[in-house]
Amino acid sequence: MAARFFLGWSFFILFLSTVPQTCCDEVQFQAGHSATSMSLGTSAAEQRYLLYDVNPPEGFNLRRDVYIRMASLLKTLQKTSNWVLVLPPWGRLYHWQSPDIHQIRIPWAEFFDLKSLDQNIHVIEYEDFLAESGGPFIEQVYVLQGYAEGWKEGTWEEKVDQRPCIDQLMYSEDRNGYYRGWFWGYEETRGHNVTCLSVQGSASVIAAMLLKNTTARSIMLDRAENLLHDHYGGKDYWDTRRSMVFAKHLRVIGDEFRAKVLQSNDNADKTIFHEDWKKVKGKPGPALGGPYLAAHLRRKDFIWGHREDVPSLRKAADEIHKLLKKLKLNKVFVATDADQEDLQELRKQIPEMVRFEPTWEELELFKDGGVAIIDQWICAHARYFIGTSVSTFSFRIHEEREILGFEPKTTYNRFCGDKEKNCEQPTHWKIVY
Ligand SMILES: Nc1nc2c(ncn2[C@@H]2O[C@H](COP(=O)(O)OP(=O)(O)O)[C@@H](O)[C@H]2O)c(=O)[nH]1
Ligand SMILES: [Mg+2]
Repeated sequence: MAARFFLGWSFFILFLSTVPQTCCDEVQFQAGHSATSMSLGTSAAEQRYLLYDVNPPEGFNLRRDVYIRMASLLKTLQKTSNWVLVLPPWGRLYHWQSPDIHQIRIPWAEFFDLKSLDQNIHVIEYEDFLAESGGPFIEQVYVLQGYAEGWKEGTWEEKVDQRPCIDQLMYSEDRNGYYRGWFWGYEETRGHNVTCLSVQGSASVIAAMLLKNTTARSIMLDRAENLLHDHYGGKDYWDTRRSMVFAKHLRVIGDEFRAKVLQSNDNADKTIFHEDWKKVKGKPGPALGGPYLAAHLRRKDFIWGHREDVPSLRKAADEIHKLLKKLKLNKVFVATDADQEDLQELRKQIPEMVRFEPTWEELELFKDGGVAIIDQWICAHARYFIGTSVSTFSFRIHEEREILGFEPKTTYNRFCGDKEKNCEQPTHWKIVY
């Protein structure tokens, strides 16, 4: 369960090099915004932009979790003034390795339904921010980090302080005094100020700072995963999670596959879906799911470290066969990031295995992120699901099934490692409406 509060790689990778603090809070020049609007300071009605990014090695599904934290922060800010969350373009993700496909500067609309997101908090794509705010300038970049001294046991408190940067700063000053950095692959984007903030606490802990200590209209929180959830599993968490409806074109492909290959459709499966997520208030239980077992077998970096909670292919195949027999099913849909060699082995061990295998054209169209979503969508509609220990990819499937109204025992299951003694099963998180 502790893994659900996993802070990400940053937690483990500690750079000790200290870089002098780079900038100042003072706003010298309001790039991209008219002088008149700024000289008057920011009024309550004036639009302010919250941008963010996450530690580069983090994958798609932890990033989805960070979005939920940012949405809570936005709701807090919104109580005082007019804010919009600028959706960080997708790209350069470690796991998106399909060759010859352009996978940066991907707008959120390729993966999620923007209208649904916008029904929860006000969001815009980065391209809209560029058009609306007057150019590729972000007035204030805050790089979030922990406290160099860590925290003493028993003295946990929520706090935020301007501190010298602990890690090597991923921004450098150009000859005009602007800060250049990754900025989601938008080379022309520049930051005006870059400051490091040590944070300890939930997302909204930083709200007062953004409201009182700066008049910048566009503020980016880099390494936003350093902020925790305001209330994991609470109403606000679930509102945001429910609003993260997958883009329709991906759902359609997933549904076609369900119908053609797995004889699965919403009517027969008793899975409810409504384009307006606010109208869905499922209780656990009524959903039956399609006549297939679904398994998420996370490999790659999960097996490189020889983790004892991740099974060998043989053990996974045995478990799948046991489940098929027990559930009286004869089809198993497998979602996996296994390499070709492992896939071959899997096909040998599980001849009845069904997979979603995109054509090259489909892959180019949906990209690795879209294909992963289609896999998740199909897993979410199965009669029974079994996933991989502490994989956020599996966790997001749990949530999707919870929204669809499945009985918890058909969802919160995971494979056990070959020699794992205490194979604790995933925690059930109930939706709060
Ligand atoms: N298509 C597909 N991709 C997967 C699957 N499992 C893992 N991946 C890819 O590997 C990434 C795993 O990283 P992440 O989303 O952080 O999940 P986690 O590392 O399992 O917690 C996903 O985002 C996908 O790009 C799978 O079953 N199907
Ligand atoms: Mg990951």
